[in-house]
Amino acid sequence: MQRLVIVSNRVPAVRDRKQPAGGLAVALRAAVQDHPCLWFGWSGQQIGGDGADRTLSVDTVGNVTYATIGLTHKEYNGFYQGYSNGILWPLCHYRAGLMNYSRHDQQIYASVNTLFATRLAPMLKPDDMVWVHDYHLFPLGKALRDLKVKARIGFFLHIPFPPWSLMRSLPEAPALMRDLRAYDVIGVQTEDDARNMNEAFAVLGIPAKARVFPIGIDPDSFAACAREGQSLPQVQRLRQDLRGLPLIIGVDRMDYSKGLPERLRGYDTFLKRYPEYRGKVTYLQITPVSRGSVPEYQSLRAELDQIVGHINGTYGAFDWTPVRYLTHPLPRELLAAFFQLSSAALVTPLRDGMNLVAKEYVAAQIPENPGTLILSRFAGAAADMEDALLVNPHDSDEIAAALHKALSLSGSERRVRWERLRAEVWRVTAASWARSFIAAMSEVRTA
Ligand code: ADQ
Repeated sequence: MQRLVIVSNRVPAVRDRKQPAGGLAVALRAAVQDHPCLWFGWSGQQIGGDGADRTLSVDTVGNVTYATIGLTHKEYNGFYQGYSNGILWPLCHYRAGLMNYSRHDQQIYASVNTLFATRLAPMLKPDDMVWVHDYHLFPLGKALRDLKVKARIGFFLHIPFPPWSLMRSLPEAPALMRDLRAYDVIGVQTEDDARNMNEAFAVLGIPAKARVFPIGIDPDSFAACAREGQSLPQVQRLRQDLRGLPLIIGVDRMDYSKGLPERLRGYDTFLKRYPEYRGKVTYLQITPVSRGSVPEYQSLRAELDQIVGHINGTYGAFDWTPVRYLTHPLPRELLAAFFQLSSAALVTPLRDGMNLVAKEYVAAQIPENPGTLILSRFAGAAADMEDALLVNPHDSDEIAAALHKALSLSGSERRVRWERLRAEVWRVTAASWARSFIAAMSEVRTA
């Protein structure tokens, strides 16, 4: 059987290798199980010096060999924090104004991609299928081809791809698009992303290559988490604490793409416009800090602290806190169980490649009493989740109205909506996503 080679910036940490913990690892579990597999990427460690003597760390668990290298402080700052998170991330989320463009960071980004290629190429065999993930590694395929790698190479972009009129504000956008020619298969999350990327190819006279492979979750395992989580003491405490009042929940990494200040303003408007809910509803927002050393993320945190303080100070009572706000991650079982306990979820990113939280929320519900999903029209997930209450995340009045509607829907309407969403979440899963991408790579003829 052909070997699958996964390349991603982050590789599951050693402690998670027996039981993948989340994100990409969970999504790729099915693919990894079906093939002998090599998984290559950054170890997550920063190393001293100039990296000349960096070693490759290799660890095999079952049928997967993990091969990782460390990054120097300079590489971490320029490649990861600078170009990937400070330039490509905002740009791909349609926020060119938040880009901190630096040619220096671009050079380090290119050199780390070359480094990855140089360390990976000697491990590759001609009949491998190499699957490269995400915006950190746009030029990796080209760097591998420059080293005469003949294997099939595919690329999947987990985040949105903006229209060319926006993308071209990146000085090296044309070069980046030309580098993408090295890939045999290019996958994106939605039709919009494929259209945008293919338009960029067309402008540059490159044949259209982007295809849609929407990502999903492992709904059976998430539903099982939600079921089993009900017996956790924290869940019982929260249930008692709610005294039968409805719970609204939000779960997001702390990122400006997730629309958190706008969402909180929507909740503020909701309490203003529908005073009958004051003291009668609780909103729990769980938002672990991410990329905390990037200035835009620090100012986001300060803004959230301010808005939460404002809402609690304006509407709170000695025995009622309108917003409960946590900035640390929670275990999966607890999140899943809280999802099941809640009456509505607010998943309102300003822009999101897919958004797995929306799918997890649906998977966690039970038919007797499903909660209602309020979902941004600008999440990739919205393309196939029309039975959610879709909102424009910038419009606090629309969020307020959706909250009112979610809390007033009849049981039968909630069930009808949920049944349809459920069918979709079980139709497009992590496993089906991985299978269809790998099938597309298998169809490519090698030289
Ligand atoms: P992310 O931007 O990280 O992913 P998302 O798809 O929502 O966003 O996935 C986040 C994951 O982290 C979910 O599994 C969620 O349960 C978990 N998580 C979030 N908050 C948590 C908390 N407080 N505690 C514990 N776990 C938490 C990127 C793209 C997305 C795309 C995915 C997959 O930005 O658009 O859907 O990749 O392709």
